[in-house]
Amino acid sequence: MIRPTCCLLALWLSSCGGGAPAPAHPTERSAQEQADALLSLYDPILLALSTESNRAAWAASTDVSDAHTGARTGAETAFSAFAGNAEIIRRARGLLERPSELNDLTVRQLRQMLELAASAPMTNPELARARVAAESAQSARLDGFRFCLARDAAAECTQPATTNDLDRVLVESRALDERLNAWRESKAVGPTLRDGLIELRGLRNGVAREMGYPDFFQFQVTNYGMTTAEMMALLERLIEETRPLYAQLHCWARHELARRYGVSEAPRLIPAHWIGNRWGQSWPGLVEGVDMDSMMEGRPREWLVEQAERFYVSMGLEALPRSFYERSDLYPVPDGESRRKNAHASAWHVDLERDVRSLMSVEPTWDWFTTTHHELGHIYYYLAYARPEVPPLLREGANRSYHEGIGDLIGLAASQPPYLRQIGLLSDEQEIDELRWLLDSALTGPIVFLPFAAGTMSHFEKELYADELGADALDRRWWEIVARYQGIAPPSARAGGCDACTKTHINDDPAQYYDYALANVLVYQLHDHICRNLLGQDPHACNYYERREVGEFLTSIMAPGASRDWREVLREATGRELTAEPMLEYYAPLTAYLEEQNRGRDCAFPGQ
Ligand code: X8Z
Ligand code: ZN
Repeated sequence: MIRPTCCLLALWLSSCGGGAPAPAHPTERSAQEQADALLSLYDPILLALSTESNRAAWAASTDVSDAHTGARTGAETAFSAFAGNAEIIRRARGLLERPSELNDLTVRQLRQMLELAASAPMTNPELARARVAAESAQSARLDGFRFCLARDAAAECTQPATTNDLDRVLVESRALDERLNAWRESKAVGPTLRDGLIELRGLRNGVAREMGYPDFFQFQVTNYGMTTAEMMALLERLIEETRPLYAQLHCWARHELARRYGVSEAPRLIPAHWIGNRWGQSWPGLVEGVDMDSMMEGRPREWLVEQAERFYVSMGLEALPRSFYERSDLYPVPDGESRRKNAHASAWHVDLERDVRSLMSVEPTWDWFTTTHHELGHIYYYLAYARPEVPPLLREGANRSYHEGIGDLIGLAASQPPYLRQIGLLSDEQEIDELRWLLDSALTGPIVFLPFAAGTMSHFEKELYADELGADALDRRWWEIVARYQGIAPPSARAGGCDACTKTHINDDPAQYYDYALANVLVYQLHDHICRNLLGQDPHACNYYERREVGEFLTSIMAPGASRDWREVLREATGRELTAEPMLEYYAPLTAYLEEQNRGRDCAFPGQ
């Protein structure tokens, strides 16, 4: 698989302009001309090989088998042999030493070329190939794992389970023993991933160092044009800004849950299996009288995806290409099929043009309703920048958090009461207690999510990569960090496994979970601007449905892809720098309410 690519490369590299990029002679082509020549040869090969590798990865993720894993490793190795080619790295680096002779778009493309090369730099082929193979193997272990909710005396599984099944128990069950069983089972995949993660940590750090970064975490943070220290400081600020409200929510929740489970004294750290999410990143089902899932009852699962599409279309965005529905894998594996697939939602830009797909396991729950909006946000972003004006290398978000933010923004808009009434999910007779809705939204939204995303995940991964956390320390450190940022404890002592490994992103989307934290901030900043300035509505009851000006606004952000600086895009769109103010303002009405609810309780945050 590798050889033809290398031959092709050798041929065209020899034809696309001298060896050293610095013009040694006045007649030699300028840096811009050399870069143009390099790009015009690079782009078609990028498109062809990345499409092949995405197709192979799609097959491996939707039907886990040794053959598909092997094909994926082969296709990704071929892609790496091209993208990580040592001559490409040398040329891109050489040209980037003369930025003043290049236009901005070219500089961005060359930087992106180096970012792609860093996934498997062929300046160290053994390392690069080992990484590609280890990534495929870890994904296969994760995607192929079979969970189980009950076993017989011989430890044979009598009740196989999907992650949807585990989540259902954690959201719905009031029986602590049943919850504990589901929570423990959800961690059973951890030990199977531990050695693979440690191996990958070494290989990921290795490729990052090969490209001149101190470690893999710093390499990933470079997408924002920031250092690790700057990113961690930004995340710390977010955590501090939201901490007072989180402390009140945490205090309220642990008392509420203790009452629910008949525990006389509320523990200071919330036991992990009391919460309706495997990692405590969202706390659904806590607010009496707010039952978002009930709105989905009886809906065909197809309706959830189609309604999400209708939202985008109502704002003037195009209908999804027919191939989206033909090629996507949107629902759980049907009963009776033994195929195993990745259980976590994702969106794919297979050919960097219009072959867009999503991998989900949609069921009629509120969580899947918002997740479909999230995934279609990625899909509409892909379609918005898949146009000739945006070079293939820049068909990305302005930064990664923009990509995560668009669908979350529409998910937020889709949970606002005026829209729910308009589409009949809420009837006119159903009155809403606004404060309790806001409370539920804080518990299932950014105020509970940020300590996980900006705190737990980002700190754990920073330590994993930058500080080379020892294999024996994985569980201990994970739970120390969880206690510190989220105020959550395991049901009993954990050792020898890898609870962090159970989070899909730790394995297959590494060192970038802060994307979601920053996306949250961005979402409320954009929402505030859309509601107040474009629509003249209250951000708590704001309806974008059928508002084409919102579609145009979103398109203006998405269509440039990564061809513009993310800070500039934000300033132009909202008139402000990135700020958490709109998010804090949105949830501010909860402070007085929670202080009242928590009166007489010791609400000092246990993790401080
Ligand atoms: O992974 C996702 C998306 C796919 S990019 C479903 N999310 C994070 C998670 O599930 O942990 C969305 C919010 C956080
Ligand atoms: Zn996403």
